[in-house]
Amino acid sequence: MLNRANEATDMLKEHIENDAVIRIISHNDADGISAAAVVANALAEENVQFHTTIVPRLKQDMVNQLRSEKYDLFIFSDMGSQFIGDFNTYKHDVIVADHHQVNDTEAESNVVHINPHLFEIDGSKDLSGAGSAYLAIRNLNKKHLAYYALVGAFGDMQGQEGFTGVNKMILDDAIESGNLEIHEDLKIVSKTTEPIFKSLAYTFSPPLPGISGDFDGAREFLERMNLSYGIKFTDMEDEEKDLLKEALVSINPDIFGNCYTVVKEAPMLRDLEEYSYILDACGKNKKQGLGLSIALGEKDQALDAALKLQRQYRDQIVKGLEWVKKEGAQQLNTIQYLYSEDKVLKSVMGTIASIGLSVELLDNSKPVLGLSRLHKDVKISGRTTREMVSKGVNLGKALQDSSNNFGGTGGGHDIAAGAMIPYESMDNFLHIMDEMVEYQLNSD
Ligand SMILES: [Mn+2]
Repeated sequence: MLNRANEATDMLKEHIENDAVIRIISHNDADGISAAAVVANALAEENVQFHTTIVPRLKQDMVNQLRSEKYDLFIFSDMGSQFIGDFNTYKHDVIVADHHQVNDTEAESNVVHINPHLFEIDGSKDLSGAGSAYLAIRNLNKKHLAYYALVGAFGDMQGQEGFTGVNKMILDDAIESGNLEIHEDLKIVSKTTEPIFKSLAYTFSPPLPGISGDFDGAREFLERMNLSYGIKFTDMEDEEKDLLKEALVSINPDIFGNCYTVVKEAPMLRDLEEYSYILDACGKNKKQGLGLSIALGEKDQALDAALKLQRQYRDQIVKGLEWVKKEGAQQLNTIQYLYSEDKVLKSVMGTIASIGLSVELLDNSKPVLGLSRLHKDVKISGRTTREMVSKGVNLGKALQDSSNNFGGTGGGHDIAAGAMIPYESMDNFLHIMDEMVEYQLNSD
C-alpha cells in the first residue's frame, strides 16, 4: 500500500511543479475534515492553489458535475472508492484516499486509488480516511502532519483502544516528527475549559456509568468525595486529582491511560481525541467550514465558535440521555427501540442509542434502534455490543433486509448500521427486525 501511496505522491509532485490548481473533496465527519486538513495543509505549505469542498455524502450527480470543472487534479478523501469507474473516464488526474468498502473496478492510469481494503488491511480499525490521505502526502516530507491522521482515526473510533496496523506507523511518524507526546492521564474531556462535573458528564468514552451524560450524577459523585464540582480539573490540587483518579478507576479502569497531546496546539485542541470531538461537533452542526478552518490553523474566534457548538451538541446528548433514563426504551422480544418526534432528541438519536448502551442506561443484551421521523420517512440508527455480535447479531444485514421489505434502504457494519423506511411501515418494520435478530441469535 505504501507503494500505491507513493504513486499518489508522484502524481501530486508533478502537479505541484506545474503550478496546478487542485480540488479537494472530503467527508463532513471528524475523519473527513481531518483528511481534508492533512491534504490542504500540505498543499498550503507547498504554495499550491486549492479549493476544498466538504460534503455529507458523495453522490452520483456531484461526480457527474465535477467532470466538467476546470481543475488539474482532484483529490477525494474519506470517500470516492465507490466511484472509481466514473473517475476512470475523467480527463483529469484523480487521487482517491478512502477506507470504506471497495468494489471490483480497477483504477485506470489517471486514477491512483489508496484504500486499505485493496491490500487486505482492516479499514475499520487500522487506517482512517485521514490516514489514507496522509499516506498520499507523507513522502513530501510531511511527517509533522501525521497527527491530523490520528485525529481522523479517533473520529472514526479507531484510536480509543490504542493504535494498530498502519495507524501505529502513523503514530510513530507523529512522535518522530517531534510534535506528539504520549503520557498517562485521566481520559476525561475539557479539562481546561469546563468545570469538573461537566468534564465528567461530557466524558462518554470510556463510559462512566452513573456519571456520563448525567450532570446530577456527576455532581453527587464529586460531593461524596468532598470535592468541589465547580472548578476545572486543571485547577484542582494534586491530592484531589489523585482522589478523583482512584474513584474513577474503580468505576472504569479504562479511564486512566494513554493521552496523545500536541503541545504546540491551542489548549482545547491539544488532546487528539478531543480535537476529533470538536471537528465532529462542527460537522454534525453543518459547520464543516469552521472545522476545516480550525484544522488549517485559525484560532481565536473560530475556536470560540467551535467551543460553543460543542457545548450545545454535548448538552443535546445529555438531554437525550436524561430522556432515555426517564423513559427507557420500548421493548420487543430481542430488540429495543427509542422513538421521538422531539427535534433535539431526533438530532442525536443515533448517538444516544450508542452511548445509552455503553453507559448501561439501556439493556446490553438487546440491540437498540434509535428512530427519528423525517416527514414521510423514519431514519433508523442501530447499535449493539461486540458481545451480541459474537452471538450472531449482524445489524447491517438485518437493517438492509428488513428495510428492503418496505421499499427502504439500509446497511452498514454488524455492530452499527442505519436505515431509512416509510413512516407508515414503522410498526411492521420493527416486528420484522425483531424476528430477524431472533433468527440471527438462534442460527449458528
Ligand atoms: Mn472515515
